[in-house]
Amino acid sequence: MNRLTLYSFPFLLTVALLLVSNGCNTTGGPGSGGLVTNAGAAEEVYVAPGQYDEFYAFLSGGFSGQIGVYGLPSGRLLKVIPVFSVDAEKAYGFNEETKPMLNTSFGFIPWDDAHHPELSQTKGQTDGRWIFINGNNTPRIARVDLSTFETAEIIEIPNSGGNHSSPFTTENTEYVVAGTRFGVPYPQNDVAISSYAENFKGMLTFIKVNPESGEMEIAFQVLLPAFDYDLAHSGKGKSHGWTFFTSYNTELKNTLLEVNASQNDKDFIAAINWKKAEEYLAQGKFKEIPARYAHNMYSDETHQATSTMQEKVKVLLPEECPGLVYFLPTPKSPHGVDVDPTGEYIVGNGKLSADLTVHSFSKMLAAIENQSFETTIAGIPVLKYEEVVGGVVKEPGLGPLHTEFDGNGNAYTTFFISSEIVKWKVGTWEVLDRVPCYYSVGHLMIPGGDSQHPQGKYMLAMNKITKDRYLPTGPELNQSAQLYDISGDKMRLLLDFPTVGEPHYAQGISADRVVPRVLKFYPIEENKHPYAALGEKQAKVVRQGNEVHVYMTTIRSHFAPDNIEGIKVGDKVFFHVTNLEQDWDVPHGFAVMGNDNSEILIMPGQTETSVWEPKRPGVYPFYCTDFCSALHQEMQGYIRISPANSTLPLKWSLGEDIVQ
Ligand SMILES: [Cu+2]
Repeated sequence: MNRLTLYSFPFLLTVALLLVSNGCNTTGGPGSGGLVTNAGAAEEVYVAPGQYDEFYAFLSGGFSGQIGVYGLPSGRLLKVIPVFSVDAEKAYGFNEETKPMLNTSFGFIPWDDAHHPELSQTKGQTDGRWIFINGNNTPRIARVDLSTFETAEIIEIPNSGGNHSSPFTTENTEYVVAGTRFGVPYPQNDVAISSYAENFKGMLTFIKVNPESGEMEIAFQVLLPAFDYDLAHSGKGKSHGWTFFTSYNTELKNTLLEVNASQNDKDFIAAINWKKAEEYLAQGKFKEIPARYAHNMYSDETHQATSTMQEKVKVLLPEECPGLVYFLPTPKSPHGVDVDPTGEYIVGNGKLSADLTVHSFSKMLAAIENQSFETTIAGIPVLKYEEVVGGVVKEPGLGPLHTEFDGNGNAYTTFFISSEIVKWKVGTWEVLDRVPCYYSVGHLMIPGGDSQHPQGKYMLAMNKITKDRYLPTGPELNQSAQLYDISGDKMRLLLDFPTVGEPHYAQGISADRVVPRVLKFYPIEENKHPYAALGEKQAKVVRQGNEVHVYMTTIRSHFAPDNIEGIKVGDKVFFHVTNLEQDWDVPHGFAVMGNDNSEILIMPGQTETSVWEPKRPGVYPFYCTDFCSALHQEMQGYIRISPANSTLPLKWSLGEDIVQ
């Protein structure tokens, strides 16, 4: 049996604090560490004006709820995609069309904490079609369409709390998964928190993805003990058909987890055989239970989102489904679980362990075959540790979190406490190289680095602490990313750049897999928005009781209509603005004074709606918010608001005066 040297938690904490306080220059000068000594580095990240970057990088926004899209190697910010949080820049969650995207079983939720972007894959390779990302707080999975770079779908995850081990994909995007970090009462219920061990459960969710449309549907959930399921990755190649989830808090504690959940020498990786699950589903061996969750879809035809409430979900119980779940003992509170490109090795990054434990898929299958079980927990066999370990990387660093692969047989693991990335050889387990990170690296990303076919040229470290890396910006500094060249034997730091929100995981993909699919504008003849005006002649204002619908068009450089009278205090005004432009990158904006709402920003060929409830009589200007032409400043209009008892008729015009 392998003997593991385990540092005690207080020791690790002390080391961590020492490193954080000593590692950075806290006196206010520029950081001294990590200076680029390679004079060629600047040239390697320089992308000349007008040239494209080689890779897209999608970094989660963390508590911003969004995705930041960057070019690599330049580190240039290309776009922020609104996903789980309202975004005034793009009117996401402010216009009527996208409000349903943020609907949940709790109602409209304007924010979430987005952690792990995951690109769709075909045959184990990133295919540039969609990127999925999890909302941690109110459990949700979103799908972003990479032809529009807009959020196309969000599905809520029931029976879950802290949707952290999500949304990792299988090699043909058959499924994306969602695992609960928090145990929650099952069913959700008013019970004593101290009844955790008895009443709380952990649920892992498999979401089927339609191979053509990308549409998501919860296929099944697996009911497990209330461990904290932290991260996941699916098998590939030989291990295709399995998904692995790390867990901590196998102690089943509900208070002071920093101590109480660090007691067991080993926690578990839960290995789920989802092909077996499909057999059990086909045999009807599931329980259908009531579960309320929202499913929200955006249509590029109607330019509108719809929200549907789902009412039930299929649950598989491991004790009734032998062969569905096995536990692999893994030291010690493992965080990331990462599968190498061959699918043979499953790296459990035990964050309080001195060594890095790597399980062997073949040995796991043999152990299952031989029934080499230590025990069973809730009907789930626990495999014998020594029967499933494929190798151990000895004392590579402190606080391992995540591992990615370069496709050349090398693995790269981040160490939070010792603030470094360590390169090691898969199979021989020898450490090959190490580089410091500034400071305290969390996730790392190699384009395709969690797929069967990594594009191992660059590696991005996403660091949790910035301190002295950039000009100070008050108590908070944006999180720092660092780009390394990994094409040679030694890793070389090339670039630091600040990010948006708090990046956790990221995904990268070569631009040539995305660019050919990118939409430049929405064809106006395909616009099926019920309130679209598909030409200026269709512009009109219609009163329905106290609702007034303005069918407005916009084209360089005017609105139609641009003078409106006969609207009263107490009316609810819907500005349905259609952008008639049919050219790339010519959005128009619309904003009216005193509206308790954001602007709207309408893409060419699209219709968006802003709702305004005017509060006081007067004449209020509106204007285009996006500088669109030399006469952009002329792109303005007026709306006259009369008292509630006014009898002024509704009239509108463009190019001539309204005569009342
Ligand atoms: Cu404009």
